[in-house]
Amino acid sequence: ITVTAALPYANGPVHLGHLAGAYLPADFYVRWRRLRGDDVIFICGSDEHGVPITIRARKEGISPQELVDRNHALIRDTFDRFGISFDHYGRTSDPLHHETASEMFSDLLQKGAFTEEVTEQFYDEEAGQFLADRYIIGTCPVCANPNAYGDQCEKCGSTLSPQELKEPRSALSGNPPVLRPTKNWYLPLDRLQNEFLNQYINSRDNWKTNVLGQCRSWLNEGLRPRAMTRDLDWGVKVPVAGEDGKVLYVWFEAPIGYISITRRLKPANWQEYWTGDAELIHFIGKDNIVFHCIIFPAMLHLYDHGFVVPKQVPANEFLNLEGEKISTSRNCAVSLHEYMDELPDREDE
Ligand code: B3M
Ligand code: ZN
Repeated sequence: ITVTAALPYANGPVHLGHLAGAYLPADFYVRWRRLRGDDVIFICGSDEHGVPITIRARKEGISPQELVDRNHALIRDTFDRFGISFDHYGRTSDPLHHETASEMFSDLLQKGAFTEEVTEQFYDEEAGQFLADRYIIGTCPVCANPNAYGDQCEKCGSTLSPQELKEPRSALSGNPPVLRPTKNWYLPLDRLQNEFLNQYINSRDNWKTNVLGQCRSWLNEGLRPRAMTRDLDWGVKVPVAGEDGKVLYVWFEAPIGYISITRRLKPANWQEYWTGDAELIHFIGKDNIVFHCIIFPAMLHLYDHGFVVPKQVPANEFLNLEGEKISTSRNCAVSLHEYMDELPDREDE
């Protein structure tokens, strides 16, 4: 039995909401299965790639690697102080993870599992790189906030696409970006919906209603192909010759972290925990449902190496603090290491 708890994103510390939503329930469950004598492994680790980490590192004037090294150590030690009983706490900057994720991507590519699409993306000519949505700043078409991001306006909350911004400029150089064509690989979720996902989700009759509700609403809207690669230089490199400056989409490779961390824990027989009659159980927060219930199962299905798909995905709603949504950026959160620091007597018991 493989039990996973969502890989914490290494751009900051973990807080009370994370603990209540994913880590404590998973820990209870694993301890119960151990007491029953089941052969269970409890897998977790830091999720260390993606655009927000590059943005945070830039702001602090350090490299992304320095940022994740610091946060990985902090998060790992915090879980340790709380007594969360992971069998292994790994990380996605581990070379073994890069190898595992590249292998899976290459295998899928070879099978023809992806479609290729050329799209126009904003490019910063001075910085010499494509710009993730978060790196494009401009005037919000809804509320006229001059500092809206290419994916969202934080003032009015509108979800945006970079092309909608008025007078867009690059967060790197401040110059107006130009559109340039770029090729990326897409997971054809539209096709997979008919081939596999409708049936997979509709047969999960013992999943929680909040989880099934979200899955059904995604399926009812109709899935669309989703890019599995990005023009970015921080992450797992796309394993295709001549495709420099592209990495695997963080939500493609992070769930593969569950596999690579199992390989670290059980180098000799890790496959036993992922194939045959293995049970795969993911504890997560509600914002991660689509990735664990739709995208990751679709990847495992296409991969077709006898891997099991998730059997149960207990996802929880968010914990509120004094009636408000917990938010690290708005400084409305209790981080776990600070909680522990202020209650030293609890730690000794
Ligand atoms: N890193 C959790 C989050 O920050 C995300 C989980 C990955 S699990 C493969 O939303
Ligand atoms: Zn706005």
